[in-house]
Amino acid sequence: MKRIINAKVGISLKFIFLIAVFSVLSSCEKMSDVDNQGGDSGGSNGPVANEVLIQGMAFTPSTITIVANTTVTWTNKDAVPHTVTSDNGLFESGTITTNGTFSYTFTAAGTYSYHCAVHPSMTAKLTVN
Ligand SMILES: [Cu+2]
Repeated sequence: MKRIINAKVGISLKFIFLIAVFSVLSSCEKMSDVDNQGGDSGGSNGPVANEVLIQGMAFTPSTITIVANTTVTWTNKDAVPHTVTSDNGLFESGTITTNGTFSYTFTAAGTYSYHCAVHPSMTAKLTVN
């Protein structure tokens, strides 16, 4: 009879131990899940893309704010060619024909003014935080 009771106590202690181990393991898994999610958003998605349309002889939106390592893509929706030309020479698309695109990845914080070399009145600005 004593032996049976001891066995029962032993089993319930093992059971409690297993629950404790399981709860520690599952909390670790939750933590690593959060870590994985953070890693995935940076890794698989890559740089965040931002679109600027060149339409109606204007850059739309004419001002955008992005974070560093964002790739911006300009698309010419006009019938006439345009360029995306950095005021300080950092980037230069060359001629973008209708439905053509130009992409540039901004890695450093700052304010970047640009214009269309064909139509100097077309100006826009981009802020990288
Ligand atoms: Cu233009």
